[in-house]
Amino acid sequence: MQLCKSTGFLAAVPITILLFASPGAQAEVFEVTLQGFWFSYDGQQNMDIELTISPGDTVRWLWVEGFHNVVSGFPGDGNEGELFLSGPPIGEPGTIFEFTFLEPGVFGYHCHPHGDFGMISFVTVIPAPGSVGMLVAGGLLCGPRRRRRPT
Ligand SMILES: [Cu+2]
Repeated sequence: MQLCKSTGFLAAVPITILLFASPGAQAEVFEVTLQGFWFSYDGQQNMDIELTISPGDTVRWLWVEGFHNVVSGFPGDGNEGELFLSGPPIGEPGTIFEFTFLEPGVFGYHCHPHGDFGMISFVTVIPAPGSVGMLVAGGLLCGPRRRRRPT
């Protein structure tokens, strides 16, 4: 709605709400396992993992074996653990840590004890189709009002 704020074009409001509530934005859970020096997902490991999700989806980290934790950020970024942190490293198989990603972006994470051994990965969050539709609809609705008319 920020796009339309200056125009006062109220018709955009119900359309935005409608598209936010559109189907297809069903949240999913993606499970990444922790074992050895590896995050694993779908047969891929660490930085080779291609995990692309939508805002609202959840990543679940499952401890299979070893002494690990899950820390947001790439090692040395200076923002480690700011977005999420599973806590101190633990070695209990079956432990689960979950985080729901709400914003688009590329989010690195690592295991503190094993980051130096390459136990580093990332999640890519791209806007759901409904969100894109909202932006397009908002642009179409707001566009004519923003254009400068010849005098
Ligand atoms: Cu680890």
